Amino acid sequence: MDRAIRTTCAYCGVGCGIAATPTGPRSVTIKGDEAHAANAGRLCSKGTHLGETVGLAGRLLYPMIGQKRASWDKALDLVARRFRDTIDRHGPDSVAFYVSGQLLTEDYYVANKLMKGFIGSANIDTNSRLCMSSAVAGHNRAFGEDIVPASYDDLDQADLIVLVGSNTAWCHPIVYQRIQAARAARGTKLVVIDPRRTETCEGADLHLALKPGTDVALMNALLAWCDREGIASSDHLTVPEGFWDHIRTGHDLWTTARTCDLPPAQLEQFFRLFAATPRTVTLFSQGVNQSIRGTDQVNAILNVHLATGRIGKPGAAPFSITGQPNAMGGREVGGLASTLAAHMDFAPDNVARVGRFWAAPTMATKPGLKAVDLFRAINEGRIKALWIMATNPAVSLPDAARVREALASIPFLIVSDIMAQTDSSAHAHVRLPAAGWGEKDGTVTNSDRTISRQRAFLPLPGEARPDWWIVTQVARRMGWRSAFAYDRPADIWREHARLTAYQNDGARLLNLRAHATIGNDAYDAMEPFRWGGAPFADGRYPTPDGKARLVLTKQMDLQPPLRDWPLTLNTGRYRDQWHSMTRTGLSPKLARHREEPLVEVHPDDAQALGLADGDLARVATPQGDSLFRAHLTEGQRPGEIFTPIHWTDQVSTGGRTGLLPRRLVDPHSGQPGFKSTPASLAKVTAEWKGFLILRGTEPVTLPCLWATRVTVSGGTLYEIAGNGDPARLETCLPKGDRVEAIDQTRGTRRIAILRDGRLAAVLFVTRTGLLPSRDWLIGQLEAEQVTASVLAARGPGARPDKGATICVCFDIGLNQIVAAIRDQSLVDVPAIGQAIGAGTNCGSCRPALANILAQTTQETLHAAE
Ligand SMILES: Nc1nc2c(c(=O)[nH]1)N[C@H]1C(S)=C(S)[C@@H](COP(=O)(O)OP(=O)(O)OC[C@H]3O[C@@H](n4cnc5c(=O)[nH]c(N)nc54)[C@H](O)[C@@H]3O)O[C@H]1N2
Ligand SMILES: Nc1nc2c(c(=O)[nH]1)N[C@H]1C(S)=C(S)[C@@H](COP(=O)(O)OP(=O)(O)OC[C@H]3O[C@@H](n4cnc5c(=O)[nH]c(N)nc54)[C@H](O)[C@@H]3O)O[C@H]1N2
Ligand code: SF4
Ligand SMILES: [Mo]
Repeated sequence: MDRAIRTTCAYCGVGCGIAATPTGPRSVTIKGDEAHAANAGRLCSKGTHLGETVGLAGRLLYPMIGQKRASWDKALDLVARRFRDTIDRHGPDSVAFYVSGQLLTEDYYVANKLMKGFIGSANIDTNSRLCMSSAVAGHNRAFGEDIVPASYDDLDQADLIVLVGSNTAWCHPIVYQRIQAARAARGTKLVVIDPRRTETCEGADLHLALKPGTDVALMNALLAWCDREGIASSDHLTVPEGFWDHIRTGHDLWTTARTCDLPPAQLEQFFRLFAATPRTVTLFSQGVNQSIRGTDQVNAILNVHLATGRIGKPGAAPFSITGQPNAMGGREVGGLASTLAAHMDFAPDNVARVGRFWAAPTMATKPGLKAVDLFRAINEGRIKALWIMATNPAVSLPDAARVREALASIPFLIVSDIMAQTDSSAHAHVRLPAAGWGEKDGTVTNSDRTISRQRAFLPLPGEARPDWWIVTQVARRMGWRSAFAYDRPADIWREHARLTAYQNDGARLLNLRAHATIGNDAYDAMEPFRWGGAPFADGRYPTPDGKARLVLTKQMDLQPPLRDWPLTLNTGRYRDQWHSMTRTGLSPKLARHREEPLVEVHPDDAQALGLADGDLARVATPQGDSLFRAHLTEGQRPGEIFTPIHWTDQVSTGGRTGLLPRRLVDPHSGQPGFKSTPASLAKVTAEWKGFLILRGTEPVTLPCLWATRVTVSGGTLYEIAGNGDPARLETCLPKGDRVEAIDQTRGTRRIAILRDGRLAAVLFVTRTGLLPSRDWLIGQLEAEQVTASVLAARGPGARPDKGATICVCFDIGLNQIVAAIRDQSLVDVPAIGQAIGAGTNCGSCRPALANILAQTTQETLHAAE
């Protein structure tokens, strides 16, 4: 581990420590950092395979003005000049930044300072608006400050963990492993509240598959139950008028069971368990936040914890878990349009204080536009220059077609990204090459307020530069040289720390005073630390009277299904992909878990639509439509469908989830209701289906109905389907020696292109026949010599189709796992690991293994009956 550089994972808010050992100019060995409290050496599948994502494929390496390479000087001058002109002509509110929880704290700090102190507008919002702004608003309402009152240690000490709207097994896998460890060590009970049966539910003590959008009713009824049991009280709390009357009316078991569409006995079981278990952590994420009543849903959870005194004590806390690696750092610097800086809002005192500290010429005095409103303002022509940093709104904002129109119409668009082509940068006037993970230096704050260093271990490629540098250069060119005279991230960190401490008499818990004078070497050597200690342990809250507040929350009325849009669309994540796939998409291993975007649908709904597993299906909403591959599963409630958020124009003709949700937002937080959109589903016929494997990673556009691309070892795999003559696909094949086999009866065509004896491409298309396993053919990309026999699609001794990849670390497929369970009579997950290795490295697939084990055992029993 000598040469290893300690850094923090690029992905989720768990914030795992990583020991990265460079092994070449663009290669690195990744291990978990055993000394980091967040993960103690463990990493999930995404973290484990970070090494596969540090190549230069697809990177933006030079500043670009339009389609032309430009010098940094020229690009920065242009950006500064256009911002200056736009502000002079239309005022400061005519420009905006749209930033990201994937920026480092230092990047975030300078972007926020430039907009709110110098440009003089608060039009800087972030993708965190889409992510946890309801939690921020909920915390502010209840605690008086945006404080996450939990730490991961609480999970180790809890007797009951309630996961609400969180697919922890896939989205925060190391936290999930920690929960499993607590269950094994001390018998901690686990309850999952999620309309879908996700892998997180595997082995849970209870899964409440509630009707979407009914969390307020559930939490209020839980509080009513605790009240009747005599374990709820208003002591030391500010209670709004009528609060208890409201809780005590209409929140009985039966009414609630009807509202939430749950068996009353199940609800009762949960309420009893909760009431009997003081050490409870309620961990929540997007199923709660991403709702048009997200803030109320957050406060309904906080109410229960406050009134039952389950906060500020070991093993007892509400825990809003964050998504992105630095969502929390963004909140700390104040990078949301609705906050000012360092946990201060726009109260006149705060504006004056921050203005003094920054020596700011033109302070913003009121909140700016929140993400959805910001893009609406662009549509309406009110924002004339936008700078996007480290986010891909053309994919991730709701009603993405309108967002794309906004990006196409805005007079001046700048995109700072690590990738050359994204759906958002397609219309950029200027593209700026940012330094990526492993190249940039700074700090991030994870879900439990632990601040860790991200450190560079690779040289900057091409002319890429860190985001803080880019912003600072533009600020200097706009005339604010001395206010942005930073030479290194440590300079910015010290200033941020000083601001958190500036005239902070204890009213703000965020106070990094100890770091205000930290030296450069100490910054470089900084160990992970958690700020804020154990908040609220003394029962005091950062409100004027020191008391926390209960908030009266009412269950909203849910609309009955609409005639044309009878289904409810829920959206979210896959285990091995990160957002718009710009990085995880580079990893051949991660690609194999889910190669195509699926629409998950209950078999009853599928039957009514004549839809079979594997068919193509169109999901439509009033906002737009897109194709998906249908997957039938009992894990969906009837009437509800689920699609993933990851697929983009860069990799697929379908799977465009962003086009589907509405622009409706929560009134307090501005967070969109991504989890519930009225939708319809219809089967789409494809006369033929097939796949194309190409050597290399250069993307091609395939003229067909369905084409989705994933990176595989040595090349690219396209899954394809379409109507009409598939022969037109052949124009996309590379030049070389062509071998071909045709089976007229099944309408099957197999073509291989060989170059210097090596495989350059294979195209398999069939109308009625079966397609062979792709694995063996992909393996042939690596062979020194192949012959026409490659068209048989299996070599001597080739293994049978291993099925969808479950364990990405050891490349083990579903069929192999089922066979091992059957043949060797395996009875638990560790036994599967011993027999074939699956699940013994990162452990991300263990919930899936448990699921396969349960199903296989059941099928075997049925077969024996
Ligand atoms: N693999 C992977 N991990 C990630 C990410 C990724 O892209 N890929 N992204 C990261 C980011 S930024 C985030 S924000 C987190 C998100 O992490 P999660 O919040 O865990 O992920 P989601 O899949 O968005 O949604 C969680 C669950 O909410 C459920 N849900 C939907 N509607 C309701 C409802 O009305 N009530 C309740 N109780 N539940 C509901 C959904 O069925 C879904 O299973 O993941 C982070 N980790
Ligand atoms: N329907 C639906 N939509 C959703 C969600 C949902 O559950 N359902 N979830 C929402 C949530 S919680 C989130 S967090 C968002 C995420 O959505 P986005 O933020 O749009 O997704 P990413 O793909 O992470 O975009 C990050 C971009 O930054 C680039 N990048 C990576 N590193 C750097 C860097 O160091 N500097 C710069 N300048 N660029 C970099 C990447 O290449 C990529 O283009 O999606 C939201 N949208
Ligand atoms: S849980 Fe996985 S993705 Fe999240 S920080 Fe840890 S290794 Fe990275
Ligand atoms: Mo997120």
